[in-house]
Amino acid sequence: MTDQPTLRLYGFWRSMATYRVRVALALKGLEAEEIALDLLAGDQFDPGFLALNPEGAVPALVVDGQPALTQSMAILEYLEERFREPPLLPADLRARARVRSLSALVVADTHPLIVPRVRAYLAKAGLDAAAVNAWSAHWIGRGLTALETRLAADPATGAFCHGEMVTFADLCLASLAVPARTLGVELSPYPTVARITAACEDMDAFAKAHPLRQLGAPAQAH
Ligand SMILES: N[C@@H](CCC(=O)N[C@@H](CS)C(=O)NCC(=O)O)C(=O)O
Repeated sequence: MTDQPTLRLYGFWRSMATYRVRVALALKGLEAEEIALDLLAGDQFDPGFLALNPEGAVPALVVDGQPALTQSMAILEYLEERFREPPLLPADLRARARVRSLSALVVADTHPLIVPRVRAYLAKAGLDAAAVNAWSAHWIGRGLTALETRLAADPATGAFCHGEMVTFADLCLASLAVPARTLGVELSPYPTVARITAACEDMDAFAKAHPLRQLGAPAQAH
């Protein structure tokens, strides 16, 4: 039986980091109340939210009224250790390192380059909207290329990033497909990434957690 704590998730409909956490909560059968911030309107700089997360970024997860947990990967690790079923990390030590490495490729090396604060800084430095989008598309393309090369070449890849189980790496990979689509970066040149993204999006937990299904998302899928 799941010991369901009181969970409040501060997020933004389009946020890829919030999407990762929403999927993990859904897979583990946990209900969370989501508090929607509008990052484009600057809600992350509201003093009330900064008191919760001085970094001014979502997601932030408040568990049973305790100080907020922040950083999507730290939140995933917390959920994984507290709620073991279903596991989102493989049992084997090397396999866990592989899954965490694939995850970091997205979360640590790609995502930070395309967040609103970086895009806003580039705009302030004089880049027009097209140049800012080209910047984001470039880094997304680099991330997708590295993921594709690694996944396609490795026999450990299966229906999902690691064999037949959904792991942190799939949550991260699927989250990268969101800005890729928004910016018109095709997934077809990355067939393994496209195949795994489709397998994830076929699952209820991903479908319900998807940015385009959240409050504030545009009515038309894009
Ligand atoms: N590494 C962090 C990234 C957090 C982050 O930057 N989130 C974005 C939304 S996906 C955000 O809140 N950005 C606010 C901003 O850039 O001003 C994580 O994985 O949680």
